[in-house]
Amino acid sequence: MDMIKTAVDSGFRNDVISCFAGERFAIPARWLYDRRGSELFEQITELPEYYPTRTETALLANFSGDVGAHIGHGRAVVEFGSGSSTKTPHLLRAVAPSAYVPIDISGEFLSASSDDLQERFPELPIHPLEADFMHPLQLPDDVAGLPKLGFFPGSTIGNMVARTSVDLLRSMRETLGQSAYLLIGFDRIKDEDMLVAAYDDSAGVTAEFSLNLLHRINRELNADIPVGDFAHVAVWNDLYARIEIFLEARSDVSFAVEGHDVRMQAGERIHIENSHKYGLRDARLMLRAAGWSPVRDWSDENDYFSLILAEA
Ligand code: AVI
Repeated sequence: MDMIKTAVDSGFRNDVISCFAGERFAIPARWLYDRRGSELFEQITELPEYYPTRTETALLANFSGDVGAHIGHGRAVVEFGSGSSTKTPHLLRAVAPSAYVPIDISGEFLSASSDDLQERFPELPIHPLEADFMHPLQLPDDVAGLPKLGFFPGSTIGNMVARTSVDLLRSMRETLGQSAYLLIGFDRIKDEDMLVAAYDDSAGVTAEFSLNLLHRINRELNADIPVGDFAHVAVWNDLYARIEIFLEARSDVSFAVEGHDVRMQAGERIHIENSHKYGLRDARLMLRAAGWSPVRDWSDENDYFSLILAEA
């Protein structure tokens, strides 16, 4: 199994410098996922308060057969942001793909999870692709002639603002080609307390995940941020239907990042993540805005989470 690597944008430094040089402190959420961040995110998915992963996995266990019945067998499954690919086996068993292309920005993680999956599906041709899937991609030649099923689980779409989501869905359509399908997970709007608890768990794992971003800046850039003076804060923004995550300075702090002096006052916040939640109709509308036609959807009995199948 050969991994194809494309040039991964190394804009971490630029994004961090512009965060501290600008008027608003904000860093794109994609930088949360270095090796440690990816490990911590895996731990988050197992927390009692973090319902999305287990709810979506149960949906896939229960309804992948319906997906297979609708789209038939033999497509190439292309998974966007495959991470550890824990939910994928249900789908692969049900749609009997002729190839599997997991795409992830973190090559290290991708190769470990591809090896794992290859052991479980020894006959399946796997073509891992290390790439940033935010732009249209050229898929490996081996899958060029095959009809595709795009798979975008985890409600990762929720981490983007609406305009970026539509752009991404449109570029996925371009990457996947004509007659493709897309199976995508959306986290639903629900009780605020439940949402906030999912992003501020009692064991403090999500806080550690957020604070790792500051450790990463200290590790990879020349910085001396006093991480212990920051706290993880998760709030529900009803107007935007999203959880917003911040790192808040608990006292006046000063530090340097790559020679730039930064001062933050107690209470000032760095905005590091959004996690949008959707009504089913909102989600369908967003898919249609990007040129996809929703054809089926499945939700759990509490309407915590939905999977939508859409056609190009
Ligand atoms: C990856 N993504 C869908 C997660 C979410 O639920 O928005 C990221 C996350 N951040 C904190 N907890 C989970």
